[in-house]
Amino acid sequence: ELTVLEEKEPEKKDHWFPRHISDLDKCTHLITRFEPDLDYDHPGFADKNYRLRRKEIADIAFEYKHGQEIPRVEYTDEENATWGHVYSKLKELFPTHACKEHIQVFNFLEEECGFSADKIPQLEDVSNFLKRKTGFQLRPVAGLLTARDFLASLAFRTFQCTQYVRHGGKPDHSPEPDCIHELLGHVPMLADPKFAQFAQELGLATLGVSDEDIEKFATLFWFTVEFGLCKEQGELRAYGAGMLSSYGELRNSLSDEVTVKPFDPPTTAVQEYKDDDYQPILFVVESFDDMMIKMRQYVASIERDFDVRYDPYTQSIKILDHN
Ligand code: TIH
Ligand code: FE2
Repeated sequence: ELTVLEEKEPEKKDHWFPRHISDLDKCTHLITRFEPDLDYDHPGFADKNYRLRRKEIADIAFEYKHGQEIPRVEYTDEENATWGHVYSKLKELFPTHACKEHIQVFNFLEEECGFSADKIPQLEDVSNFLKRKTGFQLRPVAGLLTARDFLASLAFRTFQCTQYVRHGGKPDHSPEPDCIHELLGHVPMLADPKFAQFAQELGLATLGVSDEDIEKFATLFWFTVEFGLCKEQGELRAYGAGMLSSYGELRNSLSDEVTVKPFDPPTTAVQEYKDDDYQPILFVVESFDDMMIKMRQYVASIERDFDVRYDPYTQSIKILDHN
């Protein structure tokens, strides 16, 4: 089926959004939250060396431009040890706690991409792995981005990925993303075709929408990509990256500490959440197909006076008139 739709330009009142993958160089607005320099609760607050190291690694992201290779970081023994600790503990939980998609890709990552408890994988290598699996790629980011910038990058099958490591003093749960979270939580899921499609469609849905709608999409992202539960043969499993990268959170998420509600975008989108401790409320999807159907219905209900398509040949967004 071929529908010819007319291309149009977004109107002035619409929020700017990236039209070509290289425009992601402009989607780098950070928010200051959980920073070791500013937050006295942060495990790295009193550790000057840790803060210096964070700056060093952040500079890679500040200088990065689309199309470049992601510079390699020579991780210290201490950083590799933090990774190894988390890796080994989580690996014990995955068979009983992670969804089957995660378990399968995790095996590929060990076989094809050099994942092991010994050392932190390099983002450039992982990005190339992802490109082969689903066309997703990584680009380095210095810290937490605004929801608008972060979600927009997903429209281009690009994942903005931190490269620094959490403080070794508190390895089993980090209040902010770090490369352990990205590599053990997000990467395996983004290498699954259905999940990759879901993430990209969520990204596309956010382009140019109002601040209120961005907030809702960010919340939906939180309760799916970050903290989603799914069902497998009637049992709960974790597919959210926030669980899959945190030993404490993963155990907690399948315990009776949590209230589990059915995923329902209109209500999930306005559920309040906390981002500094274990999640007290989680949402469960019946399957990834079920999640996709419900999300598409929700997206169709959000007002936007144009439609978007991603053109993978030119890596750009086509704007289509609604009528
Ligand atoms: N809490 C997660 C971890 O310890 O790996 C990291 C984050 C997930 C979502 C926000 S921060
Ligand atoms: Fe995340």
